Amino acid sequence: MNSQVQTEERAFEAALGDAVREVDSLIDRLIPVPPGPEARVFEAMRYAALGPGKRLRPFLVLQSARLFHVARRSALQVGAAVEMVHAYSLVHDDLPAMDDSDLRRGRATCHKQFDDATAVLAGDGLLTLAFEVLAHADTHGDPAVRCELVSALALAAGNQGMVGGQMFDLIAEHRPDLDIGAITRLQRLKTGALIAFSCEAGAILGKAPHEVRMALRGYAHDLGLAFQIADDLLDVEGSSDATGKPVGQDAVAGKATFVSILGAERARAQARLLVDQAVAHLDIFDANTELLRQTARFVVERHA
Ligand code: GRG
Repeated sequence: MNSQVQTEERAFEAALGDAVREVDSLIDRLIPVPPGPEARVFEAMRYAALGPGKRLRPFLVLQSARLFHVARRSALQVGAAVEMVHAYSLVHDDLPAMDDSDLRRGRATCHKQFDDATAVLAGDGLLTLAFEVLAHADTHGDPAVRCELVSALALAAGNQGMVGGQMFDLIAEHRPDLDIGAITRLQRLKTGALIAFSCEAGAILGKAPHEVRMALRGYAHDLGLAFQIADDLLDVEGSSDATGKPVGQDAVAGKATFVSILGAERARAQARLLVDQAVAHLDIFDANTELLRQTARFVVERHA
C-alpha cells in the first residue's frame, strides 16, 4: 500500500472515530435516564442507540453538511436523529416476530437484554425522539429547514421507504425466485432510503441548489447498493466474531440476495463498480469530498 493511500485511510479512520465520539456524546445527552418506572425504556433506548456500531449514517450527514459549511452542531443533531431511527430499525428487526436474532453488534439483542415488550417500546421511543430532535431549534435556526428534514426523514423511514422495504423483505423470504431488479428495489427501500436521507441532509441544512442535492442522491444510491452487496457478502463469507451478528442467515432462509443471484465474484465486482460510480457523482463539488470518497471504499472493504 503506498503512503498516500495510508495517509488517506488514517485521516478517514480519525474522522470516523471523531464522529462516533461526538454523536454518541450527543445521544447520551439526549436520552438521560429519569427516576421512576419509565427509566427501563430509557435504558433500553440507550442500550440500542449507544451500542458499538459504525455510525455510518451520522458520518454521512456530517460529511455532506461539510460540503455546505453547515455548523457542526446542526449536523450532529441530524446525525443523532438518523442513528436513532437506524437503531430502532435494528431493535425491531431482531424481534422474534421478525428475524428472531439473539446477537447484534457483538452482544445480546435489545429484547434478549430486556424483554420483547420493552424492546418494542424502546424502538418506538427512539423513532419518536428522532423527530423531536429534528424539530428542535438546535437543529437549525430556520423552521422551514427543520420542517423539510422532518418530512424527508419520515419519507425515508416510513412505508414509502424503510418500513415498506422491510415488508417487501419479509415477503421475499418465501420468494427465492426474485430477480435482480426486484432485489435492487427491495434494498433501495430497506437500507438505501435512510442512507440517501443521510447524504441529502447536508444539502437540506445548507439550503443547497437542487442539482447539487441530486448529485448527493446519486452518490447515496450507488453507495447504498454497494453497502448492501457488501452486507450480503459478509453473510456468506464473514464471521460472526467480526460482524457481531449471526452469519449464513440468508442461505438458511433460502432468500434471494445479490450474492445468491450473481455469485460472490460478480457481486464483488458489481460492488466495486458501484463505488466508482458513487465517487463520480462527487465530481460536481470543488472540495471537501475526500472523506465521502473514502466512505464509499470503506463500505465495500469493511469486515463488520
Ligand atoms: C424493522 C422497520 C424495520 C426495518 C428494519 C434496516 C433494517 C430494516 C433491518 C436490518 C437488517 C439488516 C442486517 C439489513 C442489512 C443492512 C443493514 C442495515 C445492516 C446494519 O447496518 P450497519 O452495518 O450496522 O450500519 P451498525 O451496527 O454498524 O450500525
